[in-house]
Order: sequence, then structure tokens, then C-alpha cells
Amino acid sequence: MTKLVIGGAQMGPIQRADSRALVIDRMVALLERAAQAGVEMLVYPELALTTFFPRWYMTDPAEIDAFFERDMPNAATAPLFARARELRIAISFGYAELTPEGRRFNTAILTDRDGRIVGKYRKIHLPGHSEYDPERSHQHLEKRYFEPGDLGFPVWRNADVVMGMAICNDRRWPETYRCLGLQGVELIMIGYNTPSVNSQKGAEGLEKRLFHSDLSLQAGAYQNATYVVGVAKAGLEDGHPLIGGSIIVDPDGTVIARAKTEGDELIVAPCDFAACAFGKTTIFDFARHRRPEHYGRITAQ
Ligand code: ING
Repeated sequence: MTKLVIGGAQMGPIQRADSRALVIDRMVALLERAAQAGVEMLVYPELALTTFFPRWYMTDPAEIDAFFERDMPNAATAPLFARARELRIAISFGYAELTPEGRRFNTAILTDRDGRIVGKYRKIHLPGHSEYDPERSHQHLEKRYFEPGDLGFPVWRNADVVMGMAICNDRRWPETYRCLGLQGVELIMIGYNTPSVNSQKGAEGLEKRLFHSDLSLQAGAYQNATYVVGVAKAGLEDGHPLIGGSIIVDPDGTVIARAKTEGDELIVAPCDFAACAFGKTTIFDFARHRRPEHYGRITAQ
């Protein structure tokens, strides 16, 4: 069975005024640190190229489109793909995708160790709202700027490991993990941008948000006998705090690496994917133990 050294490239805040070039420089610096640590697969956060712009209510299409990428790779991200290829590190990262047809998605791509894109995922669970909500302490307009993903929950065999991706709010929904688990997934990579305070429930603070993030990621790993990597974009973006708490979780649900800061930080764990086999052939042997004839309610509209 395969072993890979997995890295989580937590990123600190990206300010609205920060250029793509500045951000790519930070991502390449994390890639260099990952290479020093022997990392073979490096996971970056959701919307890794820009600030978390769904916090801003915008109406001008040109202002909105400035946060989106029309092509991937493109001129701005080419240095990242080139360096990853030189270092033979597979990468995944999230960005705002604008398709040639004019459709907008909260997207993540996955490359092989030669820097070729081998997978794409478009965020399915979009939290928040689509119109300005004066009742909220801050806006969370993902339903305004993105469509729900239309690619399902695919997996890919990459570097001889069955890999899947999800994005941020997806990690809170057990269906996300089970749809991947039923395809034999061994590594799920989830970038996130999670506000430190709830725009609707002021009382829920940072500690509870970190707890819910761990709880979701650990449950998904354990219940599907898979490694899960959760990677934050963290810190204060134009005065708006995002949680850190990036972790790597093993197929038994144990956290085997955890970020300590809310800045650019690399977490690393050597992963032996043979460790997925025990859960998949005993307690979570889906073929032997699942009873889908009783689960119809969860696929109902
Ligand atoms: N952010 C948050 C997330 O799901 C959220 C939104 C936070 C929803 C806490 C519910 C509770 O982590 C994104 N970008 O999905």
C-alpha cells in the first residue's frame, strides 16, 4: 500500500487590496517549506488566491469578476504550478471560477506530481444568503456570487491514492464524506474560510467554531475510514476574523497534525494509506453493513 507525506498549507489573511502576485509568492514560499519537510501532496485553503470576498455586498459585475479566474492555470498562478512541478509536489487549492459560459463556482483543483490538473471540484453546499441582510453583523453572500457545484463528489487516483475534495461548508454535511467514502476514498482535502464569529448568532465564539470544525472533519474521517485534511485561510481580513485550526486527521479519527497560529503555517504528517483498510473491511465495510433500503429519506428533495 502507498505512503505519502501530506502537507497542509494554512494561509494567513489576504486583504482585499492584496495582488495575486503577492499571494502566489506566499503560496510558493509555503511550497518551498513543504519541499524541505519532504511533503509530496500539499493542500491549500478555499479561495486561496483572494480575500474571502463573499463578505462584501457588490453590484458592479466588473468589481465582482475581478475576484474570479477565467483560466487555470493562468499567468498569475503559472509560477506556482511550475515550482510544484519542479519540486514534484502535488497540490490542491481553491479559487473563484468564472467559466467561458459565464457561470461562477467556488472551485478547487488537484494536480498530480508533475503539475498537471487531474481533478476539479465545485463547492456544493453554499452557506449564507444572496441579498444584502442588514440583520447580520457581517455579510456571507456565497449564494449571491456562486452557483451550487455541478460536478458531484468525484474521486481520482493520484500518486496511487484515491483522493477527493470538498470545500468549507461541505465539511459540515455527512453526505459529503459518505458520497466520497462509497467510492473508496483514502484522502479527502478540504480548504476552508470560516468566520470566527457567526453573523447570526453572536454568542457562538471562536472556541466553539474551532470545536465544530474539528468535530466535522474527525467524524468524516472516522465514519469513512479515510484521511481528512482541513486547511484554513485564517486571521484578520480587512478587520474580519477567520478561524485557523488546520488539521490532518487519520482514518481512525485522530488528529495527527494541527496548526498553532492564524498565519501562513505548514502542517505535515506522513500518511500510510494501508491504515484505511482496517475500517473499510470491518466496522465500515459498507457492502456488509449498510442498509440503503432504509436511507431513502436522505436522498429525497
Ligand atoms: N464558511 C463557513 C463554514 O461553513 C459557516 C460558513 C460557518 C456556516 C459556521 C455555518 C457555521 O465554515 C464557508 N465559507 O463555508
